[in-house]
Amino acid sequence: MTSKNQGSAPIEKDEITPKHIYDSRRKFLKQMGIVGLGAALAGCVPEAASTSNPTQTEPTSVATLSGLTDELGNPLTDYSAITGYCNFYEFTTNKENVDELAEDFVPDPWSVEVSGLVNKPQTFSLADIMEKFDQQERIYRMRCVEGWSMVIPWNGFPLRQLLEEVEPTSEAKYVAFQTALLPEVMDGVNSGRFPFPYLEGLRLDEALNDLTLLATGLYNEPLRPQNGAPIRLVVPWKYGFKSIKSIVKISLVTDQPYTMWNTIAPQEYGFYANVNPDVDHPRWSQGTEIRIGENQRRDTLYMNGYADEVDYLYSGMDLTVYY
Ligand SMILES: Nc1nc2c(c(=O)[nH]1)N[C@H]1C(S)=C(S)[C@@H](COP(=O)(O)O)O[C@H]1N2
Ligand SMILES: [Mo]
Repeated sequence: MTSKNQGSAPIEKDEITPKHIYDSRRKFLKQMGIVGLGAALAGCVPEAASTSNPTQTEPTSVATLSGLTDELGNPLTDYSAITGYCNFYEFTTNKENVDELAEDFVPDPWSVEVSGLVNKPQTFSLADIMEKFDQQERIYRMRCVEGWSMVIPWNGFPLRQLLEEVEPTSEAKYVAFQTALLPEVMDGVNSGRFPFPYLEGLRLDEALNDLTLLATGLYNEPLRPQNGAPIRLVVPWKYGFKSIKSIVKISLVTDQPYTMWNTIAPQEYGFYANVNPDVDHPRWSQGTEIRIGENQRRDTLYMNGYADEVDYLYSGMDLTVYY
């Protein structure tokens, strides 16, 4: 099924017309119910609204969110940092130029195959997804295993809603996810350093938790390539690597799925990967973190501050064993 995405030739830069960008942005804003607002604001910020280079621009809808905080009072991380400091190893291991290297990745058309132990396997186009699932706004703290963190206003919908559409059978115990593998545009996959495609997984009950999102945007803008366009997972109580980008396949399975990081370095990256200041990475402490935009370390919160919502998932488990 990945043939649809894998088979599409990389689109040359000059084929990416401003119209293409404009249409997808407009469709997204319409779905978010803020077309009118975007249009009104565009009048106030003509420079930002009219440029055709999306990666260099702060979109107008970003300004409307500045000043918001998460439920603990933490301010949002700047849009420029969220889109300019990224981990997406299929492009590069350098966080600071993923945005440039991912520019030619145009995730359109796109579809996500949902299959395995389900009564109603389905392949959803991105248009199906945008039409079927109401996009919500969720402000989440995100914590990378490397020790930095951000506060991100995501747009998306609970993964649970998509899983309900396909009806997992009683044998389904885990959910496996796969990222697109597009060597023509993803330079990093040709290095042979990592066994792509990037794979991730969740236990089914984790996948059904209301916090677990499929995100299609952030700051009321469609996801940029570097953030995992057009659709990615967001699991805010787990280290960032669980939040797999640019998903093409979701599969319901019986056994704990292989994940890329757990396969490469199982001592360092467990399957669970819950944010836990009491369980150190073998090479560094996980007790503190740097919030991007701040200049002082802060304490890392157990379950990234979401314990009330997720603790029931791990009752009776020794989290030093299931790290
Ligand atoms: N396919 C894929 N997904 C991925 C990664 C990756 O390299 N490839 N990096 C992960 C890591 S380590 C982190 S911290 C987050 C970063 O997401 P962001 O760049 O949007 O902040 O994406 C995760 N998802
Ligand atoms: Mo990460």
